Amino acid sequence: MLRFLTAGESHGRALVVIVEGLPAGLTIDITLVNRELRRRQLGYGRGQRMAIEADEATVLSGIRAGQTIGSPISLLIGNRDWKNWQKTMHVEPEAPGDATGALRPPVTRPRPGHADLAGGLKFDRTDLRDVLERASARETAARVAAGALARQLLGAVGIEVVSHVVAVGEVGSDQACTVAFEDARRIADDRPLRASDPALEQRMVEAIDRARAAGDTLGGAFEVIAHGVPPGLGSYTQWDRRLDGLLAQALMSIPAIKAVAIGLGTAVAARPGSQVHDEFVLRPEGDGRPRVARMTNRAGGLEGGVTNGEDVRVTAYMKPISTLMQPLRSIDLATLECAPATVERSDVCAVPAAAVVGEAMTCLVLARALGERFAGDTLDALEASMAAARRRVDERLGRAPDDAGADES
Ligand code: EPS
Repeated sequence: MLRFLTAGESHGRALVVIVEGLPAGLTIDITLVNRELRRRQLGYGRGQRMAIEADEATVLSGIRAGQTIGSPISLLIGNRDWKNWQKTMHVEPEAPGDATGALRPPVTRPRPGHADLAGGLKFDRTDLRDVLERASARETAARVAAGALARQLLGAVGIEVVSHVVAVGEVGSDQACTVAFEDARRIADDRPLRASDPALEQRMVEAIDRARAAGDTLGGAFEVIAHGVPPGLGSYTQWDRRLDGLLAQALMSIPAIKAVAIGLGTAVAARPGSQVHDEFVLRPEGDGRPRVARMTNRAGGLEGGVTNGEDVRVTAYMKPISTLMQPLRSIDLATLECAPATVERSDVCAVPAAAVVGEAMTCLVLARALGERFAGDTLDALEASMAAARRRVDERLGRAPDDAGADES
């Protein structure tokens, strides 16, 4: 079973992640991990931290001669900014050259919307830095590194995961499932916001400029699309096996994500059934044989919590970042006096970065589900099991068995 754990504070020495359960014999290209880390740092509206960091993963274990060997993989991503924070983030009881701790003033004014207050009460920390350092979205760099490993497993079996920004603040499309996988796939990583429509993107950029000028922040929405997903991942047989629920949990766990939708999402509530469900048709294949197919994919590739062979489409909705340069009202917990919330360096908008994290989480959930359905300790075993399942699906949905075999070369 694929699983992973991350550790690390935002301004500590490094982030680390341990990934367990990838099959042995998978070729890993570490430059692809670093490419994903780079993608997470992009996007119009990021703050100065991204100019300081150039995130790169160092492999500590689990990969040998370019391949997984079945052992846990551990990766380390250093924080370049750590050198500027050693007086605050030292591990030893005393900071070097600051025995009294005068250079380490506590954070006592919680930011509305951040984990500051809730986390400070939970762990009974009076210096809220103990909370915000780990609650920071910096942690998502470790998830992206883990997701980049899962992505390489998916890639080896023909599954591709992409994303695009659907909305920033009030600017954007309110129609889910309108951007084709191929169109989302073509959006270049260096676009300012990775929206599918450049005119819309320009309006998003202007909205971010307005928010920045006002000392405010903006949220938005992004959609993740997974293509080439075989039918049968997840299960309707128990609540905790439904893949829609697992994807929702994974996406919702990204900092600042407040809602997750599958396929048409909330729009299904207002439409009649005839405008929601995806009818079956018989569509001729290249060889002229009819095959069971769908005209639409409003369900986002999931029915009964099980993948149905269509693209998996998940949209996540992000609240505005909770550090405002024009701070909201707060209370200083040290004095119980009214005071503006703490102002930490932060981003104005991080929706494109969150979309990259959303891709990573989707890759991890799909890779885990793949391992459950097509269990195998090695990539060869996984591929053989997937090929057998694909032949059976092809038989069931109308292609002649001998034609189906041609697919595998
Ligand atoms: C982030 C690193 C953080 C923030 C941001 C995301 O770095 P710093 O706090 O040093 O500026 O830029 O974190 C948040 C928005 C947040 O709410 O914590 C990153 O690596 O993505």
